[in-house]
Amino acid sequence: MPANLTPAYFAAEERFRSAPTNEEKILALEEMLAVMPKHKGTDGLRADLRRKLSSLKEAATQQKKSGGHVDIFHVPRSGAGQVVLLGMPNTGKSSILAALTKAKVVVADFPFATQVPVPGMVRYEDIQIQLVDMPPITSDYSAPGQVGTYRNGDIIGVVIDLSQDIEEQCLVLLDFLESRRLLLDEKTPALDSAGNALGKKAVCLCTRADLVPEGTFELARQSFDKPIEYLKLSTQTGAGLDKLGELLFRQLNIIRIYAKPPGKPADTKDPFTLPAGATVQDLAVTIHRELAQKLKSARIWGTGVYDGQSVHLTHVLHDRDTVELHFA
Ligand SMILES: Nc1nc2c(ncn2[C@@H]2O[C@H](COP(=O)(O)OP(=O)(O)OP(=O)(O)O)[C@@H](O)[C@H]2O)c(=O)[nH]1
Ligand SMILES: [Mg+2]
Repeated sequence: MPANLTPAYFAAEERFRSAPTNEEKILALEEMLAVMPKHKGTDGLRADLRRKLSSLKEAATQQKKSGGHVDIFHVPRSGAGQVVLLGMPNTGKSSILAALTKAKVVVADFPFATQVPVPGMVRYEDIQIQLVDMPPITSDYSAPGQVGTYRNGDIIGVVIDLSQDIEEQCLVLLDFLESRRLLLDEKTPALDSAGNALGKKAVCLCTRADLVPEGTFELARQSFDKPIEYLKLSTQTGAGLDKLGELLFRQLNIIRIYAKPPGKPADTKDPFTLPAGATVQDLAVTIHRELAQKLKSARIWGTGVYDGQSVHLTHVLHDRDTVELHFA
């Protein structure tokens, strides 16, 4: 019986073949299994793929257990969200970190100055957002494992140098993003059919605005042609840099909540951050998973409530609410 495999299957198979890491191979295999038509003609192939998948997963678990292998492209998340930069060589990625964070990055007027990811923290009002400097990519090179860093983050910060060939940068960057299914869009969901991370939000940071005529930024927007936010900046003059924190905060779609122990003042310095739409119950789980089961009631100061109002545990929180949790 013919297998009648679909274009979606062949696309996933192609990704499997070209995947540089086991993590990417696992994702591609899961996709192949998910999109494969289910009938007698595919039984053999399905069993074969399942065997491959389980041996890859086993290898990944062993690698983790042995602890011998340190993946430099795995950047542990920190702060309110993780934004990973993507760009061609010498386009100003490290300069953005140098300008906004205390991270020790190499800024240099030659390509491939950055060879490994370097995280730094950007302050926005009372929270910190993690920005990750990355090695560059070119039309025919990206470091093995680099895709994993983007897949693990919350947002991809696409960097385009306005003073270089914009069309070429857009071609290379979009090809990288689309061939790896990294960009969240109508065709690429945030999670694949097996529940693994797939598409990511992106923002576009356009550097060297100090060197180009008016209108170049607009050209970059048109050339990249994705419905995302674009920011024009210069790490030399500082123009635009002050807008980055707010832009990232908005794109992360998070809220800040100040916890107030009963009978004591609220902690107004170090808010908890939660996804927009989070409830009182979600806050309790974030603070303490086990204690959350004993949550009895809550009082709120903030949006849409009167000061100190008692609310239900399903009450949806707003940015900058202060919450007092009462446990049994
Ligand atoms: N005029 C101007 N120069 C900039 C700007 N941003 C970066 N530069 C310069 O561009 C050069 C490259 O900057 P880097 O930040 O090292 O570039 P990169 O993208 O990290 O480079 P790789 O590590 O090779 O990927 C440096 O000489 C910077 O001083 C900018 O906005 N305006
Ligand atoms: Mg660099």
